[in-house]
Formats: sequence, C-alpha cells, structure tokens
Amino acid sequence: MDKHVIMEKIPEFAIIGHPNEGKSSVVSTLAEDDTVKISPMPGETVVCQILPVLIDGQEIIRFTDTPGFQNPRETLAWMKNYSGPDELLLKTFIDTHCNNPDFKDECELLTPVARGAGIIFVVDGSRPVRQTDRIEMEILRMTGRPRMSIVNCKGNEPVHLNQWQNEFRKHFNSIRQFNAHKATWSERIDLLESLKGVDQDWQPAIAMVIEKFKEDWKHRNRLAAAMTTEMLEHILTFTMTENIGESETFNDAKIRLQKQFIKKIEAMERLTHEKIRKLFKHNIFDCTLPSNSLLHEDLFSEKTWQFLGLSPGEVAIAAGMVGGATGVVIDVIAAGITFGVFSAIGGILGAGSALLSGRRIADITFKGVKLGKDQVKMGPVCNLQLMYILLDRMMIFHGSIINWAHSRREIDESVADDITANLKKGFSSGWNDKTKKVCSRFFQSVCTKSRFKYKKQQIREEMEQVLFSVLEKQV
Ligand SMILES: Nc1nc2c(ncn2[C@@H]2O[C@H](COP(=O)(O)OP(=O)(O)OP(=O)(O)O)[C@@H](O)[C@H]2O)c(=O)[nH]1
Ligand SMILES: [Mg+2]
Repeated sequence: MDKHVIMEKIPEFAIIGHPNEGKSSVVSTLAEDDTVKISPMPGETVVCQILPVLIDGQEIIRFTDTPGFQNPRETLAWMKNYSGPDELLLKTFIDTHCNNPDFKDECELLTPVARGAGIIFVVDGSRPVRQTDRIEMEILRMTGRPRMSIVNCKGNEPVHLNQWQNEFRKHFNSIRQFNAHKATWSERIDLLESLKGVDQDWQPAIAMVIEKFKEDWKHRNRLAAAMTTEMLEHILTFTMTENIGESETFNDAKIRLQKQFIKKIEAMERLTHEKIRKLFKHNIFDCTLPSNSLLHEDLFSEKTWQFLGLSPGEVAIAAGMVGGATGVVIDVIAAGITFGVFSAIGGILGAGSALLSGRRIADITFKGVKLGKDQVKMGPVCNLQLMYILLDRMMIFHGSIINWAHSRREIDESVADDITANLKKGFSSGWNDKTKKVCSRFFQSVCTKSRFKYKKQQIREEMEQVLFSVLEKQV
C-alpha cells in the first residue's frame, strides 16, 4: 500500500447527534483532547470544531465536533422534497438555508459531511428511542455518507440498548457501544477497528491510523519507562548539604535537613508523575485519583510502606539477587521490616527515638553526616524498599492515567473502584523473576560506585526495557 497516496486524504469523521447526548465527550476521548467543552446544558457546542490527531507532528485523522440537531423535522421534509442530483443534496441544503436562523445548527453540522466526512452518530443509551431520533437517523441515511452509530451512556446502564440497536440496523453500517467517560485505550482502538467496516475505501487509511496509534502508545510507554528509571537514579543517589546555623546544634540542623530532604525527594517523584501525565495528553484537567488511592498518601507515610513495601519473603529474595556488595542496605531492609520503617522514620524526625537505638536503618535511611565543623550532609537513601515503593506508585499513577478518558472532568467513584481493583495487577510484587532480577541489578548499579560506565549504561537500558514491558501490560 502506498502510504503517501493514502494519507494525502486525511480521514475525517463528524460526530453528530441530538443536543446533549455526549458528542463532545466522544470527540474529546477519541482525539485525546481535554480542551473540548463539555457541559450538562444542551446547546454547548454551537460551531464545528475540528480536532486533528497528530502523531510526530503529522495529522493522521480528524474528528469534528458538531452542534446538535435544531430542526430535524423540517430538514427531513426539505430533503424529501429535493429533486436535484443526489451528490448535491447537502450543498444545496446548506446554500438554501445558510442565512436562515431556524436551520443554523443543521447547516453547521452538515458542513463537514458535505465536504466528505464520515458520520459517527451518538445517542445516549440510557434513554428510550424517540420519534425525533428516527428523523435524525433518516436525515443521515439520506446523506449517503458512510456512518456508524455509537451508544454512549450518560446513565449507569444502557437500559435501552436493544431498542437502539434495532433502530440502528435500519440506518447504519456499523454499531458500537462506547462509553465516552470510561473508555479505555483498547476500547478506543476497538472503535477505530469498527470504523474500518464503515467504508471499504477507508479501510487502508484507518488501518494505518490504528497502526500509528499503537506505535505512539508504545513510544509513550517507552518514555514513561525512561522517565521512571531517571527518577530512581536521581532519588536513590540524591544528597543534600546544609550549613549548621550559628545558634543551631548538629541535631537541630540534621532534623531541619531531613525535612527538606524528604520534600525534595517527594518533589522529584511528583515531577515524574506530572511528566507522565503530560505524555498521555492530560494537560488541563487534573485526573483526580480515587479517594481510596494510595497516591493520596505521602511517599514516606506509614500506610504507603505497609501496603507497598516488600513482604519479608520478597525482601529475602530481592536481597539474594542484589548480592553481597550492598550488604548494609539489605540489613537495613530487614530491620525496616522487623521494626517498622514508619515508626523508624517518625522516630528520626522526632530526633533519636529509643525504638531505633542501635538499628542501622536510622543511620542509613536518612543519614546525617557531619562535614567538617559546620556542615551536615544527608543521603543518599539507597534503600531497595524505597525503589520498589517508587515503582509501585508509578504503576498506580500510570494505571490511572492511561484509563482516564479525556472527556472525564471529574471523579466518578464507580470508575474509581474499577481502577483501584485493576491496580493490584500492577504491583511489582507480581512481577516475574527476570524483571525483579533486572530491578535488583539496577539498584545495585545505582547504589555502588563503579568505574565501568558502559556497564552502568547497559544495566540502565535493561531497566528501561523491563519497565517498558510491565507498562505495556497495564490495562
Ligand atoms: N456519566 C457520563 N456522563 C456523560 C457521558 N457522556 C456525556 N456525559 C455528560 O452529558 C452531558 C453532555 O455531554 P456533552 O459531551 O457536552 O454533550 P453534547 O452532545 O456535545 O452536547 P451539546 O454540545 O450541547 O449538543 C455532560 O454533562 C457530560 O458530562 C458518559 O459517557 N458518562
Ligand atoms: Mg457538544
């Protein structure tokens, strides 16, 4: 197939329907554009808005949002009376009515169809079919353009699905259920797949669009893996040095620095999550995480470590993988498990808890070292638990982001529950041995000094590759 000939004509689909059925929501999700205006008030969209999908700066498909029908009954009556050539039906309709306010929305919504766009008709499957829907469907049938229908669902269940499907069979080449606010990446791909069936002429172009969508998704996951690897390197090797104030004791300075140190690490994690969010084109609306999401907890909170920390068995295995070179760190992990990292951290911040006396976790986790007479140094926190916790939190974040439809503007707890249930799969404890081995090797490489830069680079690439593989499996 000749790529250039096909892509010369970019496939365009106009999203059409009755006011307030979810057209803009469908467009927003399909085009991954969170700038599209969505509102509970009918009549929000008054002019067409073309949303091009760009991959590598190149437009590969465009979706056009349109206003809802305003005067379908009279529009159909006019079309039925029309006696000119079929191919001029839409143009003549628009030319005849373009200055008539009674047909303003019809002229607007039929304009992309007149220039050759395919039609995606959107209805809300939680309400029954009405006579006016039949009229709108008949108008679209008369345009003769390839068309598919989508049952969106504003309510919880598409209770009238069967009724809609029976009606649709008379008017459309393809029918799909698609929930604009909940659609996942694979549901978007499935929808594109069914667009292939709408018109044979478009099959090669849509097939190419799907291929590009998939490549682009892989590319995003590759970048997310690289960003995560970089974050781990930064956090696990991060150090800070502060001057001890004139009227300050070493301990006071240490506590002050510990607090700043934790804040910096948390900020590095947040920055990485933010970059991942942008990668998946969530630019405007903050994808509020489910209220019970672990990401609402601080990185160093007790709950975070209880839920995401490795189990003692896993620690033993991970420690075995790391080997003798970082023996100290392994001791620390074991101490963390036995005595509770959280009370440990709380203890450190509270300065010298008795609970920690003699435990190396106190020294290692937030090591404060006196440099010369008047400086204190903190870090690095080379702690295997911390690496796994950061990985798990990244997986939770990624899992939420990839499943956050771009039309969703606020939290919907029913969706939140689904996401939370799915997240369990992403936790690193379920990773296979090969993946865990690479993580351990990476940890060791980051946390030990080596003259062999090329070896470190190779291990880093292996880490990016295994993270890419686990991100690819997230659904
Ligand atoms: N829960 C839920 N609500 C939806 C869904 N799709 C649309 N809505 C809501 O329905 C209302 C209308 O959505 P829009 O996407 O603006 O509908 P529209 O068809 O573009 O509306 P007009 O531009 O006014 O014709 C908004 O309040 C949306 O949040 C969905 O899949 N689930
Ligand atoms: Mg709209």
